[in-house]
Amino acid sequence: MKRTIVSSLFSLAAMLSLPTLAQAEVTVSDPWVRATVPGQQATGAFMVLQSTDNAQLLGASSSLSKQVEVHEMAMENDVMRMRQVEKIELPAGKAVELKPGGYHIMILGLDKQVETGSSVDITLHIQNAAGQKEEVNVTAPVRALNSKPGQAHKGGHGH
Ligand SMILES: [Cu+2]
Repeated sequence: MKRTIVSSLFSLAAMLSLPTLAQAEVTVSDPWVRATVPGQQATGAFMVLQSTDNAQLLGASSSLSKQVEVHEMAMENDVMRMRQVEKIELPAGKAVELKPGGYHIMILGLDKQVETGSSVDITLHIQNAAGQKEEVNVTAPVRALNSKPGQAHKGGHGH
């Protein structure tokens, strides 16, 4: 019994001293959200993520909707499809781009139009290599549908 208490005190001490060392610092650049047309219920958020240490993006949340998922777009039997992924790896020092046609954050269940000129708050849920969770807050400006070339994020999401 005594040993258990001592060892948990030790691990508590270790936990308290670790965060400054193990904290992965995640930098977010060029975040944006694709504007929607009236009635459209889903849109994508895009950005470039770079972490100082190995980390993972586990998910995201937004005040815009309770349904926010991490998606990947990839060719499957010659058809471009998107699917939900559990996480996106953020290798130390490597820029990971969330972009149309690739990884993106999907905001579903929209009940109002997301208009150009507004902005969307997004909280990224990050886990570092030590298993610690961190939140990174992002304010993403809304850009027009056709502001970026490439794969359009058209409806037909199947939800
Ligand atoms: Cu998607």
